Amino acid sequence: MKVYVNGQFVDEAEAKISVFDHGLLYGDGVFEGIRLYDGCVFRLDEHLERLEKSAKAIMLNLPWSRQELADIICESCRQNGLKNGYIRFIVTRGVGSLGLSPKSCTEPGIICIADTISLYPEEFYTQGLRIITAPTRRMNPAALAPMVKSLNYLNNILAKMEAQNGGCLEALMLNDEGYVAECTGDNVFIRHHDTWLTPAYYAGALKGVTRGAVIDIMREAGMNVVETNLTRYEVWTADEMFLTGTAAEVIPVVEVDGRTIGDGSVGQQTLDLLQSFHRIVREDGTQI
Ligand code: PXG
Repeated sequence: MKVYVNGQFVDEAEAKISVFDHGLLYGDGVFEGIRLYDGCVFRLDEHLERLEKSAKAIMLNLPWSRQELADIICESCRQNGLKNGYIRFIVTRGVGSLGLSPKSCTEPGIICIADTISLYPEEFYTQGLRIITAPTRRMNPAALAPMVKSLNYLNNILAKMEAQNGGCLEALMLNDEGYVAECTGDNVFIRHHDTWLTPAYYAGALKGVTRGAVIDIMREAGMNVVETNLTRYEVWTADEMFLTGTAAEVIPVVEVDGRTIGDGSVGQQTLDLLQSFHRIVREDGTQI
């Protein structure tokens, strides 16, 4: 595999960064996870816009145009002969001295890995996930805007471990007010009667690209979808539920904290949305 590191494509074994990179020392950086479907990068422009906004929020100046970033991503796929896969694109504060100040970092570091991806095992798409609420809360916006896709994922990682300790693959994360924010790497949708509800980004949800695509599909199909604050009670009593994410796509949830969602079977609307999503990923992409 060829990996792009700081201006060059190198063999995977040669893909190395400095131990003085502040991305490693402090988690000082931003990233994106992007899918390649049949030679098309899904919603590349949206991912790059989110990356630019994440960088702006942490005052990390990107010395590359959006087109230059897009070219690196597409070239990474071509170099590896990939037609389907997952792209991890990372920008770090760069190499500096020991000490928090980013002033010692003169230029950002950049890494692009184009690889394959493992989804949730197939049985969860047909039988649905069982999840629990994690004790670890989503990042408080007064500490770090949770919309920033930064290299600091520790609280989400802790929540993921809490899920695993409870025998689950995913966990629901609440914000500091106790409202539902999202899962550890996926956004949340629930249905009550004919209305779909999803937490707004100001409740601590990342503005997921998959979430946006699913909302577009719903609105085009004339479905009712509302961004609103959600309590756990509303999740427990929902008629249907699914999660969205670049890796997971659209995955059904059938149980939360021991409460069965709907009748415990995978919802038909969820299955239809997953099918519609598979249709648009082949239309809504940038050819590499
Ligand atoms: N919330 C969070 C916190 C995320 O990190 C999503 C929602 C979904 O957003 P997209 O744009 O992908 O629809 C994400 C992104 C992993 C992994 O290895 C997953 C994400 C990020 C990093 C790693 O499972 N999901």
